[in-house]
Amino acid sequence: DSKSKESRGALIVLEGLDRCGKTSQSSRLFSSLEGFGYSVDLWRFPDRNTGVGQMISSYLLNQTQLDDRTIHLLFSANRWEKRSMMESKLRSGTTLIVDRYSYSGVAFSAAKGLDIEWCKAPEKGLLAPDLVLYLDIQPEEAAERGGYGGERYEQLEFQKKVSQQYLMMRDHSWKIIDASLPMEDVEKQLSALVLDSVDLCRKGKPLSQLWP
Ligand code: NYM
Repeated sequence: DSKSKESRGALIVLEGLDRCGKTSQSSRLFSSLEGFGYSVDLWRFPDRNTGVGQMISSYLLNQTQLDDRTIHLLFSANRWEKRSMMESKLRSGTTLIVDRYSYSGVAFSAAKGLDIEWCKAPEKGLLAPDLVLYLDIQPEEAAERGGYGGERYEQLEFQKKVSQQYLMMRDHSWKIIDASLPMEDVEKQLSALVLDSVDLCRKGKPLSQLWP
């Protein structure tokens, strides 16, 4: 009917420090929504498959050096190059589970000492998430989890700064989940929150833009 044609998907973002469990939880959410019969896609930023994404990837692997502001703008450009696809997916009724988004962009760059307002500026006009799931973990605990992969930023002292920056960006769309709990408990909490959000979007909650 006409109502279901108009209903849109939800933009769900998972955020948190490296090794907080975001990636595992994103794929669990994706599978469970798919199992319930929802139209859903799993995305992640950076999207390393685009031209910009390849520059980001080689920077993260320490294969290239870039000025802090330059890499910041590349991360942002990597979201902008996906924006129209994102909007058309959402409007066609597909829910997107997105592993990292603008909050990572701001938190990691601000942790280097860049001005937070400067960091937020290029994100302005991207789609605002309907729900941000922040997987909260102590940096020390994250560091103990099977070790970091050796990419840039994966160091305890830096992650502590990132976590402070993240928590300054909390707003009404955020839910903070204790990511030190067993994986199944985290998953249950996330699922319930996501289903609520998907429902609200189906019922006509409008899409909005960053930053609210
Ligand atoms: N990262 C990620 C940023 O610094 N800015 C961004 O905008 C995004 C999306 O890239 N340490 C950082 C956070 C991670 C790293 O992410 C790569 P992943 O999820 O490990 O691929």
